[in-house]
Amino acid sequence: HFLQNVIQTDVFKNGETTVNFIQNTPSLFNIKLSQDRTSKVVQFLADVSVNGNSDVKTKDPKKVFTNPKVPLYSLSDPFPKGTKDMLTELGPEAFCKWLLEEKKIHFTDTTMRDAHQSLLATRMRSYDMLKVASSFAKNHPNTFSMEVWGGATFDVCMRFLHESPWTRLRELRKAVPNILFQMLLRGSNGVGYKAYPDNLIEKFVEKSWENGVDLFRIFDSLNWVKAMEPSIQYVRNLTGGIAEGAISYTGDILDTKQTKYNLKYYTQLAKDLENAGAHMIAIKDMAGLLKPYAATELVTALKDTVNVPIHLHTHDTSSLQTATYLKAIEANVDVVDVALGGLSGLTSQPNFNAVVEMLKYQDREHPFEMEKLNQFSNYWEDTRELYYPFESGLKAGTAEVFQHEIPGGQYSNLRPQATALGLADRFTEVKKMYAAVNKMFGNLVKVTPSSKVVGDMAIFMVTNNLTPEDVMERGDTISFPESVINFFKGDLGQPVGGFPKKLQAIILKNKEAYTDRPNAHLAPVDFDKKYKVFTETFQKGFTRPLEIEDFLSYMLYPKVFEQAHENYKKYGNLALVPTKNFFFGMKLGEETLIELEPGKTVIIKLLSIGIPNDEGMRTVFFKVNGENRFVEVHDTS
Ligand code: 3PY
Ligand code: ZN
Repeated sequence: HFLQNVIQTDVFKNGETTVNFIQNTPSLFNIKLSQDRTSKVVQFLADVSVNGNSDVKTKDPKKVFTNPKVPLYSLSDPFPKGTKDMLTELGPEAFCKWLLEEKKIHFTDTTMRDAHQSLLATRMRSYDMLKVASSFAKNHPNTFSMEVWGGATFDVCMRFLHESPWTRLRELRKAVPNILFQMLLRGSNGVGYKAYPDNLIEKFVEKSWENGVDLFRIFDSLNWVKAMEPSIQYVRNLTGGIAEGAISYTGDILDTKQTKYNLKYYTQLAKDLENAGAHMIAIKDMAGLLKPYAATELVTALKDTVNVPIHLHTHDTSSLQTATYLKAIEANVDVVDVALGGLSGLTSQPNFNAVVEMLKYQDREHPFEMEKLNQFSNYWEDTRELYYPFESGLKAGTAEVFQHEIPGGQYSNLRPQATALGLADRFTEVKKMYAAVNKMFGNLVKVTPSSKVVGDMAIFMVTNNLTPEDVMERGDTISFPESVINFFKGDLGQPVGGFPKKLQAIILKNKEAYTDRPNAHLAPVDFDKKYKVFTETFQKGFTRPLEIEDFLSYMLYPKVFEQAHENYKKYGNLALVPTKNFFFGMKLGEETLIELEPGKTVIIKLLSIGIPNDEGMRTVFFKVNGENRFVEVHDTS
């Protein structure tokens, strides 16, 4: 815009520019679009300073934040070669062959996806990721992959953070061109809580790859290979990326009384996934149930069964899982998932920094520059403070997880969910009921979305003071939660060993169940027709052109997209607002810097907030790039 303004001046056209041209021509800075953007962001800051952010339920006015320090890196040095470059050079098959031949252990850093999903209710903003991403890429290019997308982040990004998940992915990709990007895909459930039409998942996979995802970890919430197979094929056929099939681990293979999910079951599942085309196999231990000696057995057996690399994922809810990694590494697992110290442990992944230290001077050591790696941990530790309203409250590891089997990502959500329903004092009961519901439902694999069904039923039963016996005896008079009914209908697919028939009849009443893939009941999306209607509906008054990716967001989460879209029209791109101001607004006299685009920064200072007039309106005064501005805000308190 600035250059356009320059070109349009008579001085420039006549070739009469002098050294004082810019100083003498203030109109060059009349940039309409950015004025609009500035007004919108100022309006947001005024609104949030007066009324708060509705997502922040508890606020500590005394809280002081430190400034997280980004570890130093050279802006001008090129990005060192990493796994992304290798995948481009080799293609997925040869890349996996290389990985199998590696002696040293490799690491996936989950900090930007599962770690904050499991500790901070998925609220980490792109702002804090982008600040540090290039530094990480230049300092630690030997990282195997960074999990940055998918799972719950897609929904939360739009719903609570008012960001586009696609923009997040693209910006991160620009910041990290050298390391593999990994996403978590819920097979036929995409990044949602139900099955979607196959051609929607197909397009989603294709666009995810085009926007930056390299490694797709594909799982199904019931370990149903039929539900993972199409996604594996889409990755193989439409992308140059890696299809990783996941076996979701439940129970305890060392317990000989547990016959359902035993070693044979898991090795067969891995073989089926390899046959379905998986380039790699993940052991997805979503609740952190894989104990150290079980890891020895499982990894050894999988290594003997399949010819592809094994990638281990766990959650440290019990605080035991670093020992599991040690045993798995001894058994020749290829890659383990870890999170940078400041966002590790408890319901998150084991501590990256500590696991690297654990292997120092050992056969499978993978050297990292520890001082730098610790600086990244400190960056996240300081950044985490900004997210204090979203902490789960869990203070220590808990061996209870081996009884209730609640996944790490769900655990940090279940307590606030229970609290919101007035069950804060009965959380112990909720956890016990979760285990009881699992038993009633026939011992399920519990991971999104099947874990949500079990959680919904547990909360429903505690709220209504129901026991499993009550459900069996007088279930015909009970209206069960919708998610539970849909589950028993077959909407999430078929569980291992089938549904318990008696309970299924009680829950479904006269509704019919089906046994084929839920997607078979869904009409394919007519992309041409629907995309046209979509752009006609949403483009008007929207400053950036809508894209097919926006359409995909809409198809996956229509209501959430509509809300985020309205928000964007009102406030512009809120991903640019510093996290402190996004969640807590501004204090009187505070100054903040917002970079609207590279090199274009606005400096905004909050001067005063007036008292409400008769209509409840307050006038909020700012200094914006040195000029006085005011906006009106309706005080909703
Ligand atoms: C998700 O599906 O979001 C998960 O993290 C499951 O473990
Ligand atoms: Zn996980």
